[in-house]
Amino acid sequence: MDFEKTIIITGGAGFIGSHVVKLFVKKYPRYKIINLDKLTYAGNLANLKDVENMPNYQFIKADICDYENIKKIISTNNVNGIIHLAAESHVDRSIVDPFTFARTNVMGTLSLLQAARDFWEPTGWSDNCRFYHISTDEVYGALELNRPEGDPSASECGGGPFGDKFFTEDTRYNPHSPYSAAKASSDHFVRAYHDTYGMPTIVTNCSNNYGPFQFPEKLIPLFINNIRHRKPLPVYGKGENVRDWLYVEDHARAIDVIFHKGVIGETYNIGGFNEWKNIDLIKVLIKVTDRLLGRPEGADDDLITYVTDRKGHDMRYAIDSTKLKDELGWEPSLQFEEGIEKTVRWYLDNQDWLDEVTSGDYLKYYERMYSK
Ligand code: NAD
Ligand code: TDX
Repeated sequence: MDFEKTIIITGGAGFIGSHVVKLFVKKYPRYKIINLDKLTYAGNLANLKDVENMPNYQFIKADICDYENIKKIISTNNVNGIIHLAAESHVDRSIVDPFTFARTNVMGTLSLLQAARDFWEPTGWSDNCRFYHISTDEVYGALELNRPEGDPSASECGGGPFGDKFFTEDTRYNPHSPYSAAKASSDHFVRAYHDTYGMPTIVTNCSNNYGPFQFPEKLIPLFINNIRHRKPLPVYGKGENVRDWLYVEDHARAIDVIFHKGVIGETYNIGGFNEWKNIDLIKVLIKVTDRLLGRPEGADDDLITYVTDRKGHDMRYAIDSTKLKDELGWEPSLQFEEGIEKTVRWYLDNQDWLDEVTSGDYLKYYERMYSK
């Protein structure tokens, strides 16, 4: 079959990547979608059961740091689009093992850029080719909590409910964790390939995602699983840090819009205008999970356990995604209450998925599927 485009999505077995792969495979039968993933602990092919037998989907197990192999994959498949999500993504792991983050997020991105350049540049960067790099709001550093909660004048003064500033596309980079420092470095390399060689690149910086298929080391799935098993909920510090939460399918939709309509060389911020103090979010999680499990309200409030704060814990992230709305017409589609209800319900309805991930059984999926 002749495909209109061949797109590599890196990190497609991870949380956000799997949603992006599923959206593209189903929505664009005329595109060939190659999910290129190393399958680290965070990659789970069970996330892709929906599409694994579709004719326009292919999985390739590969490491983005393996420049020679990536180069071969790009040229053999005549690839004209790359949507790059593969990364080490958990801040706590980056504090323990920064080298792995520099290797994957910095050197991996660089090797992917160079491999794409080797294939695309000699033909003069055809109109069709595009390198889209997915990044995070954490590269901008941390915002202050300088607004009394519930300040009625907040919306008229600009900023959000917890502070007078947002991250915009012009905010200076100021990463604090090894994770965000590595992501910031990769963003700079992508822009350097645009400015130096003329590569058609786009960068987006998104806020915290939540939803189905997230590895249960991140706050929301970890806590839902712990509530289910009545295990302690380790709240870092006083639980006062603020994050801006976006439902993962809304992020995937934004990636679709930006991949197709975004202006080359531009940066777009993606966010939900949905800030929550960790402790308030955790109370909502307990309430919804208990209700869906048929437990009395308040039954699990005592699981909240304040623990030593994360080193260098960023106080507040808040994204201003006005540019994306004004220029490309994207907006989040889901209200947080609805998104959280859907998410908790999904984890409770998919306990096999959670159990496979927490037991390590999911690591055998590749052998079962691909090594027959
Ligand atoms: P994830 O950890 O769930 O998935 C990462 C995927 O990348 C996994 O499938 C893993 O196997 C793969 N991978 C890791 N190293 C690789 C390598 N060397 N070669 C090939 N594949 C490799 O991550 P996620 O939460 O889905 O995040 C995806 C991207 O989005 C990351 O770039 C992250 O920085 C960015 N991001 C995440 C969030 C969030 O809230 N999760 C928010 C904004 C941006
Ligand atoms: O056990 C916990 N207790 C706790 O209080 C965990 C895992 C987290 N937290 C806090 C730390 C953060 O303030 O909850 C907040 C959210 O933590 P994470 O889920 O680890 O996300 P965060 O550190 O905010 O980073 C996330 O958003 C941006 C993603 O992991 C990144 O990949 C993304 O780039």
